[in-house]
Amino acid sequence: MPAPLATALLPLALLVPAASPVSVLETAFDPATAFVPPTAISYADDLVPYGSHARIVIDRSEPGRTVLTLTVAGLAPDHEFPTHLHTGVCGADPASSGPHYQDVVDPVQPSTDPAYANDRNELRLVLHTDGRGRGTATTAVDWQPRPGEARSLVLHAGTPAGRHAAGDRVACVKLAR
Ligand SMILES: [Cu+2]
Repeated sequence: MPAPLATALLPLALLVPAASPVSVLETAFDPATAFVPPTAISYADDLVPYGSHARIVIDRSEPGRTVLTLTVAGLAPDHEFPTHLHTGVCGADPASSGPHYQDVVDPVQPSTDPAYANDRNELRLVLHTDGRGRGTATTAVDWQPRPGEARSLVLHAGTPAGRHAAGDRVACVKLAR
């Protein structure tokens, strides 16, 4: 005789943690002017075409460590996008994503001191796309962002920059926390 449904499901429910240490975000890039404020904004349709895709996996399952993986499809082919965790919220103004998130915050802002502005104290990736505009990049840091302080992942123009400056912000993905 089959067990009642509620009893059968209970052991499964107990296996699911209350807050998963792994977050997965799947999104498509839209213009900042979209009617519904987009999760992912493109400021440069030539490098990050509207409708192109990003998937961001943030794994905090190991205490004191964060592994971030960015996977894209439909971006400019054969391109290098420097990508960073920023503190601000994505907005119509590319500057709204604010400065880079730092584990130990540089008391002098904007931060240029290499003791703070480095790829151990900030979360940085270099995303290379292939000839079809696909790419994936992953990086790990020995810390976890303070809740609510790392609000965006920003793609910079990189190389070849074309009509942009290499440091220009060409896209911004809003992060959940
Ligand atoms: Cu940046």
